[in-house]
Amino acid sequence: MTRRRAGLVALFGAALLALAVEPATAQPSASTTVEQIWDLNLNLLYVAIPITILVEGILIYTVWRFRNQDEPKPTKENRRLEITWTVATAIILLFVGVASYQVMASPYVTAEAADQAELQGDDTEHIEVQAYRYGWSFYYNGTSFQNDAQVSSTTTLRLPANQDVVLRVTSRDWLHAFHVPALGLKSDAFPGQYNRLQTRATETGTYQLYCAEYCGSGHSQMLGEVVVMPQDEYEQWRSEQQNASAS
Ligand SMILES: [Cu+2]
Repeated sequence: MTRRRAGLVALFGAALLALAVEPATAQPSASTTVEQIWDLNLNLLYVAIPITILVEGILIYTVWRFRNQDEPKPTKENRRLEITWTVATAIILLFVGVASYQVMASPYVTAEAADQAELQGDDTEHIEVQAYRYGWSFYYNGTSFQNDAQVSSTTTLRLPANQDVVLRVTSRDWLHAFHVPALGLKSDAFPGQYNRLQTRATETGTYQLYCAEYCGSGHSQMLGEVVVMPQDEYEQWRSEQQNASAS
Protein backbone atom coordinates (compact mmCIF):
# COMPACT_ATOMS: atom_id res chain seq x y z
CA MET A 1 0.00 0.00 0.00
CA THR A 2 1.46 3.34 -0.93
CA ARG A 3 1.99 5.96 1.68
CA ARG A 4 -0.65 8.22 0.12
CA ARG A 5 -3.27 5.51 0.09
CA ALA A 6 -2.52 4.59 3.71
CA GLY A 7 -2.89 8.26 4.60
CA LEU A 8 -6.30 8.41 2.93
CA VAL A 9 -7.50 5.30 4.77
CA ALA A 10 -6.32 6.77 8.09
CA LEU A 11 -8.11 10.06 7.37
CA PHE A 12 -11.32 8.23 6.49
CA GLY A 13 -11.02 6.23 9.72
CA ALA A 14 -10.54 9.34 11.82
CA ALA A 15 -13.64 10.93 10.25
CA LEU A 16 -15.72 7.82 10.99
CA LEU A 17 -14.44 7.75 14.56
CA ALA A 18 -15.33 11.41 15.08
CA LEU A 19 -18.83 10.78 13.72
CA ALA A 20 -19.34 7.84 16.06
CA VAL A 21 -17.97 9.53 19.16
CA GLU A 22 -19.59 12.93 18.74
CA PRO A 23 -23.25 12.08 19.59
CA ALA A 24 -22.17 9.99 22.57
CA THR A 25 -20.15 12.72 24.25
CA ALA A 26 -22.51 15.56 23.32
CA GLN A 27 -25.19 14.67 25.85
CA PRO A 28 -24.48 14.69 29.59
CA SER A 29 -25.23 11.34 31.21
CA ALA A 30 -28.34 11.42 33.35
CA SER A 31 -27.28 8.68 35.78
CA THR A 32 -24.29 6.65 36.92
CA THR A 33 -25.87 3.64 35.21
CA VAL A 34 -26.17 5.14 31.77
CA GLU A 35 -22.73 6.71 32.11
CA GLN A 36 -21.06 3.36 32.70
CA ILE A 37 -22.95 1.75 29.81
CA TRP A 38 -21.96 4.56 27.44
CA ASP A 39 -18.32 4.51 28.54
CA LEU A 40 -18.13 0.80 27.78
CA ASN A 41 -19.80 1.36 24.43
CA LEU A 42 -17.26 4.07 23.58
CA ASN A 43 -14.25 2.02 24.69
CA LEU A 44 -15.39 -0.89 22.53
CA LEU A 45 -15.94 1.50 19.60
CA TYR A 46 -12.40 2.87 19.95
CA VAL A 47 -11.13 -0.68 19.52
CA ALA A 48 -13.64 -1.88 16.93
CA ILE A 49 -13.41 1.00 14.47
CA PRO A 50 -9.63 0.82 13.77
CA ILE A 51 -9.88 -2.99 13.42
CA THR A 52 -12.80 -2.66 11.00
CA ILE A 53 -10.89 -0.10 8.94
CA LEU A 54 -7.72 -2.21 8.92
CA VAL A 55 -9.51 -5.39 7.86
CA GLU A 56 -11.69 -3.70 5.24
CA GLY A 57 -8.67 -1.77 3.96
CA ILE A 58 -6.63 -4.94 3.47
CA LEU A 59 -9.61 -6.67 1.85
CA ILE A 60 -10.31 -3.85 -0.62
CA TYR A 61 -6.60 -3.45 -1.42
CA THR A 62 -6.19 -7.20 -2.03
CA VAL A 63 -9.22 -7.37 -4.33
CA TRP A 64 -7.92 -4.40 -6.28
CA ARG A 65 -4.27 -5.50 -6.35
CA PHE A 66 -4.94 -9.04 -7.62
CA ARG A 67 -7.97 -8.25 -9.81
CA ASN A 68 -6.37 -9.52 -13.04
CA GLN A 69 -4.64 -12.61 -11.70
CA ASP A 70 -5.21 -15.24 -14.39
CA GLU A 71 -3.05 -17.93 -12.81
CA PRO A 72 -3.43 -17.66 -9.05
CA LYS A 73 -0.94 -19.58 -6.91
CA PRO A 74 -2.04 -21.22 -3.66
CA THR A 75 -1.01 -19.32 -0.55
CA LYS A 76 1.94 -20.69 1.43
CA GLU A 77 1.77 -21.37 5.13
CA ASN A 78 3.04 -18.47 7.16
CA ARG A 79 3.39 -19.51 10.75
CA ARG A 80 4.50 -16.13 12.01
CA LEU A 81 1.43 -14.45 10.50
CA GLU A 82 -0.91 -17.07 11.99
CA ILE A 83 0.58 -16.73 15.45
CA THR A 84 0.36 -12.94 15.17
CA TRP A 85 -3.32 -12.83 14.37
CA THR A 86 -4.19 -15.49 16.93
CA VAL A 87 -2.41 -13.59 19.69
CA ALA A 88 -3.85 -10.24 18.53
CA THR A 89 -7.39 -11.68 18.56
CA ALA A 90 -6.84 -13.14 22.03
CA ILE A 91 -5.65 -9.78 23.36
CA ILE A 92 -8.66 -7.99 21.87
CA LEU A 93 -11.11 -10.54 23.29
CA LEU A 94 -9.42 -10.28 26.67
CA PHE A 95 -9.85 -6.51 26.59
CA VAL A 96 -13.53 -6.85 25.62
CA GLY A 97 -14.08 -9.41 28.38
CA VAL A 98 -12.36 -7.42 31.13
CA ALA A 99 -13.97 -4.10 30.11
CA SER A 100 -17.45 -5.68 29.92
CA TYR A 101 -17.05 -7.54 33.19
CA GLN A 102 -16.06 -4.37 35.04
CA VAL A 103 -19.27 -2.67 33.91
CA MET A 104 -21.60 -5.64 34.19
CA ALA A 105 -20.38 -6.46 37.70
CA SER A 106 -21.25 -2.95 38.83
CA PRO A 107 -24.30 -2.81 41.12
CA TYR A 108 -25.40 0.25 39.16
CA VAL A 109 -25.70 -1.78 35.96
CA THR A 110 -26.80 -5.33 36.66
CA ALA A 111 -30.30 -5.97 37.90
CA GLU A 112 -30.53 -8.85 40.32
CA ALA A 113 -33.00 -10.56 42.58
CA ALA A 114 -33.67 -8.40 45.63
CA ASP A 115 -32.10 -9.47 48.89
CA GLN A 116 -34.38 -10.24 51.81
CA ALA A 117 -32.68 -7.56 53.87
CA GLU A 118 -31.28 -4.57 52.09
CA LEU A 119 -27.80 -3.86 53.35
CA GLN A 120 -27.27 -0.32 52.22
CA GLY A 121 -25.86 2.86 53.65
CA ASP A 122 -28.31 5.07 55.50
CA ASP A 123 -28.31 7.46 52.61
CA THR A 124 -29.89 5.12 50.08
CA GLU A 125 -33.49 5.80 49.10
CA HIS A 126 -35.64 2.68 48.69
CA ILE A 127 -38.61 2.68 46.35
CA GLU A 128 -40.89 -0.16 45.36
CA VAL A 129 -42.11 -0.19 41.76
CA GLN A 130 -45.35 -2.05 41.05
CA ALA A 131 -46.40 -2.66 37.47
CA TYR A 132 -49.98 -3.59 36.56
CA ARG A 133 -52.19 -3.68 33.50
CA TYR A 134 -51.74 -0.85 32.44
CA GLY A 135 -49.84 1.48 34.69
CA TRP A 136 -47.24 2.03 37.40
CA SER A 137 -47.36 2.64 41.15
CA PHE A 138 -44.45 3.67 43.32
CA TYR A 139 -44.09 3.22 47.08
CA TYR A 140 -41.51 5.36 48.83
CA ASN A 141 -40.09 3.40 51.75
CA GLY A 142 -37.38 5.82 52.76
CA THR A 143 -34.10 4.33 53.89
CA SER A 144 -35.26 0.72 54.30
CA PHE A 145 -37.93 -1.71 53.18
CA GLN A 146 -38.77 -2.59 56.77
CA ASN A 147 -41.70 -0.27 57.38
CA ASP A 148 -44.85 0.20 55.33
CA ALA A 149 -44.59 2.95 52.79
CA GLN A 150 -46.62 6.00 53.72
CA VAL A 151 -45.95 7.80 50.48
CA SER A 152 -46.94 6.55 47.06
CA SER A 153 -47.54 7.86 43.58
CA THR A 154 -48.88 6.55 40.30
CA THR A 155 -47.53 7.16 36.80
CA THR A 156 -44.82 9.60 37.96
CA LEU A 157 -41.80 8.26 39.79
CA ARG A 158 -39.87 10.91 41.71
CA LEU A 159 -36.17 10.47 42.41
CA PRO A 160 -33.72 12.60 44.38
CA ALA A 161 -30.70 13.74 42.34
CA ASN A 162 -27.18 12.71 43.37
CA GLN A 163 -28.36 10.14 45.87
CA ASP A 164 -28.23 6.36 45.61
CA VAL A 165 -31.63 4.86 44.90
CA VAL A 166 -32.63 1.21 45.09
CA LEU A 167 -35.72 0.23 43.14
CA ARG A 168 -37.45 -3.05 43.83
CA VAL A 169 -39.47 -3.92 40.78
CA THR A 170 -42.45 -6.24 40.91
CA SER A 171 -45.82 -6.81 39.25
CA ARG A 172 -49.35 -7.16 40.58
CA ASP A 173 -50.72 -9.33 37.81
CA TRP A 174 -48.60 -10.38 34.89
CA LEU A 175 -45.28 -9.94 33.08
CA HIS A 176 -44.14 -6.34 32.51
CA ALA A 177 -40.77 -4.64 32.31
CA PHE A 178 -39.65 -1.34 33.82
CA HIS A 179 -37.60 0.60 31.27
CA VAL A 180 -36.16 4.13 31.46
CA PRO A 181 -33.71 4.37 28.54
CA ALA A 182 -32.32 7.82 29.42
CA LEU A 183 -31.29 6.59 32.88
CA GLY A 184 -30.07 3.20 31.60
CA LEU A 185 -32.60 1.31 33.74
CA LYS A 186 -34.33 -1.88 32.68
CA SER A 187 -35.75 -4.73 34.69
CA ASP A 188 -38.39 -7.41 34.28
CA ALA A 189 -41.39 -7.15 36.58
CA PHE A 190 -42.71 -10.54 37.74
CA PRO A 191 -45.62 -11.17 40.09
CA GLY A 192 -44.45 -12.45 43.46
CA GLN A 193 -40.81 -11.62 42.84
CA TYR A 194 -38.63 -8.56 43.31
CA ASN A 195 -35.88 -7.46 40.97
CA ARG A 196 -33.44 -4.93 42.27
CA LEU A 197 -32.10 -1.93 40.38
CA GLN A 198 -29.63 0.54 41.79
CA THR A 199 -28.73 3.91 40.36
CA ARG A 200 -27.80 7.48 41.11
CA ALA A 201 -29.46 10.08 38.91
CA THR A 202 -27.09 12.94 38.19
CA GLU A 203 -29.17 15.32 36.07
CA THR A 204 -32.48 16.79 37.18
CA GLY A 205 -35.24 16.54 34.59
CA THR A 206 -38.11 14.43 33.32
CA TYR A 207 -37.48 11.09 31.65
CA GLN A 208 -39.80 8.72 29.83
CA LEU A 209 -40.74 5.40 31.42
CA TYR A 210 -41.93 2.54 29.22
CA CYS A 211 -43.22 -0.97 29.71
CA ALA A 212 -40.77 -3.10 27.74
CA GLU A 213 -42.63 -6.41 27.83
CA TYR A 214 -45.73 -6.89 25.72
CA CYS A 215 -48.51 -7.33 28.25
CA GLY A 216 -51.81 -6.90 26.41
CA SER A 217 -53.98 -4.44 24.53
CA GLY A 218 -52.95 -1.48 26.72
CA HIS A 219 -49.22 -2.13 26.50
CA SER A 220 -48.42 0.79 24.21
CA GLN A 221 -50.19 3.17 26.62
CA MET A 222 -48.38 1.80 29.63
CA LEU A 223 -46.18 4.85 29.99
CA GLY A 224 -44.92 6.82 32.93
CA GLU A 225 -42.51 9.54 33.86
CA VAL A 226 -39.43 9.73 36.02
CA VAL A 227 -38.86 13.14 37.56
CA VAL A 228 -35.40 13.67 38.99
CA MET A 229 -35.50 16.57 41.44
CA PRO A 230 -32.95 18.29 43.68
CA GLN A 231 -32.64 16.49 47.01
CA ASP A 232 -34.21 19.25 49.12
CA GLU A 233 -37.22 19.52 46.79
CA TYR A 234 -37.60 15.75 46.89
CA GLU A 235 -37.50 15.71 50.69
CA GLN A 236 -40.06 18.51 50.79
CA TRP A 237 -42.40 16.71 48.37
CA ARG A 238 -42.04 13.52 50.38
CA SER A 239 -42.88 15.11 53.73
CA GLU A 240 -45.81 16.99 52.20
CA GLN A 241 -47.22 13.72 50.86
CA GLN A 242 -46.64 12.07 54.22
CA ASN A 243 -48.50 14.83 56.05
CA ALA A 244 -51.34 14.72 53.55
CA SER A 245 -51.81 10.99 54.04
CA ALA A 246 -51.57 11.30 57.85
CA SER A 247 -54.24 13.95 58.17
CU1 LIG B 1 -46.73 -3.94 30.30
